[in-house]
Amino acid sequence: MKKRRTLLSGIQPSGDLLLGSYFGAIKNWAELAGEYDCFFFIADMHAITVRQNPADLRRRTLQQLAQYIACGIDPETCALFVQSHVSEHAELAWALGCCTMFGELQRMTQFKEKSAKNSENVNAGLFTYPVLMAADILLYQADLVPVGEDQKQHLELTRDIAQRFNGLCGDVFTIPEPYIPKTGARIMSLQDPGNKMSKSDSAAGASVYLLDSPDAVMRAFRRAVTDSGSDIRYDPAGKPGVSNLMQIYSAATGKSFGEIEVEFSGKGYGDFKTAVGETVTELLRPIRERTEDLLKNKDYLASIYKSGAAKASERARRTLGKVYKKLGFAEKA
Ligand code: ATP
Ligand code: LTN
Repeated sequence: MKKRRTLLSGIQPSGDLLLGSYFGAIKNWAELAGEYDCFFFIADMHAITVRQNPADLRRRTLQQLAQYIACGIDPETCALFVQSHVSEHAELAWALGCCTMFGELQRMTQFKEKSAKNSENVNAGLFTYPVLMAADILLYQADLVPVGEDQKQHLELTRDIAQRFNGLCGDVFTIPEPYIPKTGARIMSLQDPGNKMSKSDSAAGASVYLLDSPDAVMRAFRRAVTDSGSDIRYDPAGKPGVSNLMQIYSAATGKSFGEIEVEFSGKGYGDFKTAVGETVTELLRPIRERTEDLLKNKDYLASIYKSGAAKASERARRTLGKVYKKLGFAEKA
């Protein structure tokens, strides 16, 4: 029998989950999951590269786990776990850090952006973050990693590190491929369509959160910034606001940009914004309700992340053992 391929991804619990993370990542995890051995985790170790309030981090970790399940990830067939519960992530990150170049990390766009935004806390973890991400992926011998567009550069670095290690020490790692969706890979802020919708954007109405109330969702879409002119046409350079709304509508309904243009020909921005708002509201309603339900049963959620970590540890331990052997570390008694 052919071995099943491995799918892996994670999201930092650094803020409440956004519509961007749903379309860019989780929706695709759920759609691809059936064909793969799946590992999905909550990247709490990544989250502390930016200062976190401990109580909020703990609450969001559990909430994010509930949201993964509410978005359609099956905890019976997929390993769902918390990154810090599997200590091999940190251990492999150290080994991989020793075959990652300073210059490679210096070129990472996310590091440049985040260090500019947090100039008072440019810590070493923020700099070596992509090495930990490479460890997350390579520990599980992942074949495919579904992420949004902004993570593509980190995936390329992961491939370079894996190839370098395999070349220097002998084949250990599977070389992973990114999976970046055709629509929804880069949802922009509803208030500033020149910038990515982001957890760290505090502008009112810029972001839509998966747990937002129907009122909040409708308000955000009605107030979304659009462009000059009045026709609904896909033109990211000339009409970034409308094009972003079309991306969202397309990702939510599966309709092509051409179909959307026909559906709204002769209608104005107001009608279109209301239609997108209503579609997103209906998309999020069952996710919000299921999340709220799951959060009532904390013991169930704890049992999921415990068995997820056990499954993950088994695979992680095997890979780390091979790495240590190749590096020449003495065998443990
Ligand atoms: P921040 O936006 O604060 O920098 P982040 O980029 O770390 O947070 P995450 O929620 O950790 O955002 O990202 C989780 C996943 O969602 C990643 O795969 C990322 O590529 C994807 N993603 C994040 N923002 C968007 C977006 N605006 N559009 C599409 N995908 C996104
Ligand atoms: N850096 C990612 C989160 C992340 C991740 C991973 C994604 C951490 N480790 C491994 C895929 C695979 C982000 O979204 N900011």
